[in-house]
Amino acid sequence: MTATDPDTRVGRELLRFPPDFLWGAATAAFQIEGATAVDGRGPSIWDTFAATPGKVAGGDTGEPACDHYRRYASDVRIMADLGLRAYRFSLAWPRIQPTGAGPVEPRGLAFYDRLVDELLAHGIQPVATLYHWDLPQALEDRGGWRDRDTAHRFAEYAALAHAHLADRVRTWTTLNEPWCSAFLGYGTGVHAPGLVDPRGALEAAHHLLLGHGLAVRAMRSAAPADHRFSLVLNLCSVRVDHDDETHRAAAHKVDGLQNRLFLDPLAGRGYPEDVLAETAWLGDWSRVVRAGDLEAVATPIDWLGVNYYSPTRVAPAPAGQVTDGPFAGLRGVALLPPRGEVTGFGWEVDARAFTDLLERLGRDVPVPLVVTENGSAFVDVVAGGAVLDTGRTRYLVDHLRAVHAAIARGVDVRGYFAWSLLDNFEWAAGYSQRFGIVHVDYATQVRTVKRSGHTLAGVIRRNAVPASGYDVV
Ligand code: IFM
Repeated sequence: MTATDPDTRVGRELLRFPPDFLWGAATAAFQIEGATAVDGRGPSIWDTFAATPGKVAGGDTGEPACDHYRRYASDVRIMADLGLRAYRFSLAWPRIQPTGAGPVEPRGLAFYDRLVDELLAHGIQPVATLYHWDLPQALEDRGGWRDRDTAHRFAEYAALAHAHLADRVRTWTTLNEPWCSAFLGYGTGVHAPGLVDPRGALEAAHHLLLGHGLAVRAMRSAAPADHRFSLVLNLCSVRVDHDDETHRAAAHKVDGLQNRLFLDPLAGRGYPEDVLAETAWLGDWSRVVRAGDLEAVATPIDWLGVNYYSPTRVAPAPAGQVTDGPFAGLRGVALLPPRGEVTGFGWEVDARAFTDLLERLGRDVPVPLVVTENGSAFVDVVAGGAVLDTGRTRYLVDHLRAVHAAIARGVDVRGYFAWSLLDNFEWAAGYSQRFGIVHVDYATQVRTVKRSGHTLAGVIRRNAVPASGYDVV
């Protein structure tokens, strides 16, 4: 599928990607749009959370973000200049259904009409995510993802958003990283809605998966045959220092709670027995699973989106430690701090762990994979109209080589989306962390393509990454 050959221009080896490999960049509505109170948009859980003192660094909110709601056309021109073939963005549910149910807000849908039309006019394929964490607050007030009804409301919203854009958007993702929505939103409370309810987190995980399955069913039943449906997971690549029984057991627990809790029911295997046993002390949370739910969750998808940033280091907890750590189900497991090279955000850099994860998924997941997010946050300096983001550029190139290595070993990876197109609102870290391949000056809204952005453009032009070195531009 892939080949290496010399780059005649600079006389070095190139690692070529498959001919129709899909190159893009990703964003999410709440992180870039701003305009949180215009055109009938309702409040989301992230508006509420960010307005709560102490929840988001610097007291940052979704305003102004990148003001993308108004600047989408010039942002699409930047994408076209970079040569992106696809753009992964999310639709804001509270723009389309301000209270999460009932009538559509036409002005909200009209924004996505404008965005999609602009993308298509520039030859960029739209890849729409229906839910990237901005639950309408009105639904949270009724229990949010801990309430089964939210799954049904989500499927209804998905069907109407799909119906509206189906003539132009063929590639759809239901949820982005349901693990985060469940475990950070309802487990540790570091994300909206900020609740600490370990059992509720597991119930939310089921309702998210149910919502996903019901949404795929609803969309597919009305979709032309060439429409593609998917789910995006943040799966972890677990690292241990020793290959012995206790370390393997610790790794297995983490794999259970973050990976198999999602992959198994998607594959029709139901929830993993070991995860059910580990979380049994919370009471039988799986009582929320009703007849027919698991069939709905296992509704076939066309590809799986994989978001990868950093490995997860674990070890057996010191003798006597009996807590579950931050997440229910991890009793006896110590989550270790990053080590070695880290990004500006302090996240460990390990491209090899990315290849390992893709290879494992290639074995376990029966559908093609798409890397729907991968990237790094570093402190950037704009000097002379340029951003020489060496750290991010190295991370990008190394991780592209990691994807290439997985493909070369036979894993069916169909595309790569850099996170993120633009610097943006990084959730609880506010605007303090920059993941963009394009710099955003939040005061002036001036955009500057970083070296990493030019590098991605070079990779896309050649459909290849150099086997060594970082000079792709
Ligand atoms: O910014 C987030 C994104 O919204 C979801 N995946 C991880 C990114 C970096 O934290």
